[in-house]
Amino acid sequence: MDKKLRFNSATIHGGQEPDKAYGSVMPPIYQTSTYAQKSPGDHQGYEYSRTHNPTRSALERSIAALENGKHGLAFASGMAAMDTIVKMFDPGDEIISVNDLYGGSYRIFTQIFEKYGLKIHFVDMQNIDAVAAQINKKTKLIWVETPTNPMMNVVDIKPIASLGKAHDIIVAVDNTFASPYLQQPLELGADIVMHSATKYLAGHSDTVLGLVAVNDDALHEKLAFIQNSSGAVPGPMDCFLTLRGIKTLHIRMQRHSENGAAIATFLKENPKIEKVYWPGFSDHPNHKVAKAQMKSFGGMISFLPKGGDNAKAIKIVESLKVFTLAESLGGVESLAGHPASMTHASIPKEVREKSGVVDGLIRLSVGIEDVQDLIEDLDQAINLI
Ligand code: P1T
Repeated sequence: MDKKLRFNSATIHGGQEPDKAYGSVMPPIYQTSTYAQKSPGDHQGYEYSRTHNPTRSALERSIAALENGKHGLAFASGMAAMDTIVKMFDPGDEIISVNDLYGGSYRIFTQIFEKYGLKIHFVDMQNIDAVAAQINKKTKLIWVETPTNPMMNVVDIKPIASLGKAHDIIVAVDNTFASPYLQQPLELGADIVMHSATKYLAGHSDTVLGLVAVNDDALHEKLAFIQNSSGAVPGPMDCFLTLRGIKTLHIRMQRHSENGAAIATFLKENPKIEKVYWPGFSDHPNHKVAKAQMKSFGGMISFLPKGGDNAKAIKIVESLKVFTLAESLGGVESLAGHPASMTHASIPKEVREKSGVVDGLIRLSVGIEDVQDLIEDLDQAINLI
C-alpha cells in the first residue's frame, strides 16, 4: 500500500498486500526451507529461508511501518535481535548501556560479549551528563532500554540520540516495554529500535520472537548480513502469529494502559504497599519525559510491599489467582513476577540492588481483563500480608 497510514491502520495494513499467488488476504505461512529456481540464480527473490522467507518479509515490513523505519528484520527471539546488533562491533569497541535493564540483556553483555573483547559501561541514563562522561573514541554503541525493566525508569531518547550523532555512535533503543504504539524511538533520533516481540507485539504469550527496525540502508545491510550469517531467524509460523498479534496492538495497548493506570493508583493508595514504580504518576522522577515521549504509560508496574519485605512479596505472588506467577510480559493475560529470583536472577545481587531491584520487588504485567477482577485479586493477596 503506497498511502502512509495512521498508526491504528498501519497495525493492520502496514507493509501488507494480498498475497500475489492466490490473493490470500492473510499472509500465507510459507513453511518451506527452499525455493525452486528455473536456472541457477533465476528465482523469484527467494532462495533459502535462513536468508529470506515471504512470511518473515511480511512481518519485517510490518515492524518497519509501525516504527516509521525503512527496513525491518525479524529474529528467533529478542535476545537473538540484540545479539545481532552487538555483533556489528569489534574487540576493543566500547558500549554504554543503561544500568537498569532486562537480566538477559545484562547477561549477554557481561557473560558473552565481554569475553569477545567488548567493554560495556553501565550508566544511569536518567542523567544525560553521566552518559556523556563515558564517551570516548572507542565508544560505538549506546544501548537504551526505556521504560526500564523492571524499575520503570524512563530515559530521554532525544538528547541521547543527539549525543550519538555528535560523536558518530550508534544509538539503539530496546522498545519492548513501550511497543511502537506508545513510543517510536526512530522518530526521536535513534538509529536502531529493537523489540522482544514475544511481549506486546505478538501479545498473546504464544511466541518467542525479536524484531528490529532501522532507516539507514548501510546499517540494514550490516544487520541483514549477520542475520543471515548467524542464522537466528524465526520460523514462518511464529512470524504469522506475530503478524496476527500486531493487528490488535493499538486496542490492546489502550486497554493495557487504562488497566495499568487503575492498578497503579490502587496500589499507591494501599497502606500495605511501600512504593509503586509507574511513570504515569506525576511524582515519578521521569514523569515529564515519559509524558513527552510516550503516548500513554502502558501496563508495566513494579511495587514493594511495606518495608520491602521479601517474605511478604512471595506471599503476595503465591496468593494471586487471576494474575499468573510467570516470567515474561505483554500478553493479554495478567502476569506477576519476582525479578530477583526470576527475570533478573542473572544479575549479581549487589549490582541489581544498586538500581533498586531488591528481593522484595514484585513486577506486574497488567493484562486486558476486566480491571475490577484484577484489583480484587491483588486486594485479596495483599490482605494476606
Ligand atoms: O525473551 P526474548 O524474546 O529473547 O527477549 C529478551 C528481552 C529483551 N528486552 C527486554 C526489555 C525484555 O524484557 C526481554 C525479555 N524479558 C522477559 C522475559 C521478562 O520477563 O522480563
